[in-house]
Amino acid sequence: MPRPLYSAALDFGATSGRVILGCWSGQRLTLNEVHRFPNAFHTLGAHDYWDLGTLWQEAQTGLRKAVAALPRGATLASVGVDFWGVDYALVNDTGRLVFPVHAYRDARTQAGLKRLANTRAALARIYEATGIPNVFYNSSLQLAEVVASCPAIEDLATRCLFLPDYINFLLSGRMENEFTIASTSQLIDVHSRGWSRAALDYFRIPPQWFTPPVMSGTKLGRLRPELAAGSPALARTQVIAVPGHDTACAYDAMPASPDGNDLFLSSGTWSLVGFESDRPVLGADALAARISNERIGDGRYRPLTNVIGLWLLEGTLKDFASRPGSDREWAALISTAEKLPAPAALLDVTDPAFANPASMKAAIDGQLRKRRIRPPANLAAYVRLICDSLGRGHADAMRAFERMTGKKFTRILMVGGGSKNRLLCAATAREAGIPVISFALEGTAVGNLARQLIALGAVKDLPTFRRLLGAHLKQTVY
Ligand code: LFR
Repeated sequence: MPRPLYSAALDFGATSGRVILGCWSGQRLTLNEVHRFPNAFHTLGAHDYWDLGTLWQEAQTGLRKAVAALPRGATLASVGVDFWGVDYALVNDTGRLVFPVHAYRDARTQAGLKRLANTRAALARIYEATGIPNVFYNSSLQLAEVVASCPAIEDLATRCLFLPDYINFLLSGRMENEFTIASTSQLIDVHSRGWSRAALDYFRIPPQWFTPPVMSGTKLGRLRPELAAGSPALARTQVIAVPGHDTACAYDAMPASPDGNDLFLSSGTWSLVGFESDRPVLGADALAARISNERIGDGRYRPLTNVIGLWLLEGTLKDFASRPGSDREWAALISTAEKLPAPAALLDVTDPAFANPASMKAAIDGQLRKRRIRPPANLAAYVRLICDSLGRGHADAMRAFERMTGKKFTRILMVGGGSKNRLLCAATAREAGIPVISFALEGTAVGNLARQLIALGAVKDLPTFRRLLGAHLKQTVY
């Protein structure tokens, strides 16, 4: 039996993050969550910002805890970073931040969003060039807004690093743009692996801010000496550019059947419903269905639709003092919601009013009142309404893919926080009319670790990893 190999996944989500120590035995991956932390953006004046200093502190704390959890004498072979999509840091040649890091829910992109939406020809041209629809959070719109409102930025910034790229730089000293995270920006050419000149020109974004993207699995070098200081376990740790986009990692972790008939659902703050493909899904229908042709670490495609997800539930809970505080209270709430009669009408989950409302409950009530439907009576009834409505949203996305590709999906594979939510899994299966297989798995961290193991030569390739992973996974079928 080979010696166990240890790697750490730094997995940053928009509402929480975690550091997971993975141990690979040669056949089997075991996970040890050594650190978990909350995350949120902060509103200052009219804008929303991430607290990057705190995230970096949490990353370092997590690394220290990972080292503390290693068996005596063992070393950490590698570390990989994944993040939510689209957000970035503007830096100068030395890596110094030259602009505050905005959060993607900041309303600053609204004017650009409307302008592009109202220019049909440009809208179609940008979609055909990048495969990414016009969505409020796109890095393209965010960067266009900075360049237009703060022209001096063109002199100050020399590089645009997406957030995983920036943390990779802090860890390794090397500045690179990783391909999967770059593909969420709406600035990558959908037919190649490079930047789209058409998109950079349209949004007036300086092309010199980017370098040709590196593919997932690229070794960026050793952990900076000052981070490894004093710890022999970190002296030879490699920083590996895993898929920097959390959704790309989550999709990598899907124990998919090789027949290609599985639909993937990574369920967290967002619900990412999609599949893997050798070709992008383009054209007017795909644009109308808001299909995002994001990329896999090996260059292929992940056509997916972004459904609002558990953000709806997370927001609604904030409006109830009676929200659950423990796993036991959560289970009780879900049980109560399960026993309620099915809601008479479901929410339209595509409503832009849900993007970043001051009160989610008020936004839900507002939509229902407009449709002359009485809002739910209590928290359990909101939970039921939200889960059933998301189930419908997932099924709608599936049907749009089937219509456009002629595919027929036979199973839905579900990972992420929402895969532990029985109500959501059951509603998705009911609405889609095919089985949901829930893996109750930290998909993003597992995909992150998988790409490290492949880069280290410990696992041959992704199909091999998926096969070995699937053999040991606990699954629940709905
Ligand atoms: C999920 C995710 C989605 C992306 C959204 C915004 O965490 O990465 O894939 O569309 O966050 O970045």
